[in-house]
Amino acid sequence: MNATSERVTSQIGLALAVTFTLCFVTGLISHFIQHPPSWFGWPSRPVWLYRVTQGTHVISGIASIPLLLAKLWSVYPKLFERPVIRSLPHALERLSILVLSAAVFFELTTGLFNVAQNYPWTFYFPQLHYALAWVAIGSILVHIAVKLPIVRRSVTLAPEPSRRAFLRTTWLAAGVAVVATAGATVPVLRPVSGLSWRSGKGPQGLPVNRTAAAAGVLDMAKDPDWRLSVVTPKGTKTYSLDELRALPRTSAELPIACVEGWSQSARWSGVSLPELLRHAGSAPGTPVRVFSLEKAGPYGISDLPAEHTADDLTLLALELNGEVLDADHGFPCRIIAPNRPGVLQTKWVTRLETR
Ligand SMILES: Nc1nc2c(c(=O)[nH]1)N[C@H]1C(S)=C(S)[C@@H](COP(=O)(O)O)O[C@H]1N2
Ligand SMILES: [Mo]
Repeated sequence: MNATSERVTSQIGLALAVTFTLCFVTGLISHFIQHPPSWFGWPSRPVWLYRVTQGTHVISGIASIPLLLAKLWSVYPKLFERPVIRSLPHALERLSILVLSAAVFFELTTGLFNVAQNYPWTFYFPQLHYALAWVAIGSILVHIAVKLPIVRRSVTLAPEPSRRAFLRTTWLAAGVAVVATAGATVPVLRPVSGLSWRSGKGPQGLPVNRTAAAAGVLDMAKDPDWRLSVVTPKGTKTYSLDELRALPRTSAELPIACVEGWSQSARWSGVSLPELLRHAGSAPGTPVRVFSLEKAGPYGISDLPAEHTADDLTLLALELNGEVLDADHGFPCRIIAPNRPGVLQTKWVTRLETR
């Protein structure tokens, strides 16, 4: 490889190192919030933090796609170098690049399909996406270590004009990919954002991933005999919808930040968890397990950690944007808590249990 093409490959490689690192770290955060190890804690404030970290995850992942394609393009003549294997280190290096390419390709395509809310596979996406992230980052670190001498010597060279044009096209493609996605979370970018088909749509101006009909809860949710049970060591208290409506109200502007990358703020109003826990004979700051009317599927149960049940902005919401919750947004009541992934904002709540 000649020196200026090395420089192009190095520059794109450095950009990829930045986008991959951002994507990996923000992905870990999202995984740990949803499957917290004992040492992990996530604050309930600022309310917008997860919206930013998960937006960054999706945007940096999407920016990586054109960068990766450009990098492969800039090195593909090496595929035809002969002999195929020169030495043991050379063979190991090629093997590590194969693992790296496969893992990164898997991460970016599964991530992209997930953002598009399309699951053409049967395995449980988040588990594999998480496991392969470690393979990808590990092989990236090996690759960087191996290539560091080349990166060092090539970043000091100026590229020739044709390669400069190639680099410019690469940055432009990455920029377009970012803008096309960012509208899902940055409102001013919505009109120019082809991929942000979710935001701003849906009942009461907020997108819906799973409708009440799809979750099979419509009849139970509309049943006048619906009750909320709050289970504490002191016993079980049940509330009708009218009894919940009679409790002191808290209103707050809070975002739903879906793991798929879209996010949107809305005005929520309902009973704060601290208020409800006190009323039911427990105390704010007690961890709570939330049960939905939706029994099948992975989103029927979620856990509110102590930080969140101590926060007055963690709501059992009854209203959205000044109206009674739409069935698709979780009528009769749903959890809406600050700084949490959308998947944990459980809809159609029927039971709360202190833990
Ligand atoms: N019971 C239940 N709650 C749920 C879901 C679900 O499928 N079932 N989807 C979750 C996901 S992935 C998101 S992003 C939010 C979306 O809330 P919305 O439909 O009101 O916008 O609800 C969450 N709560
Ligand atoms: Mo979501």
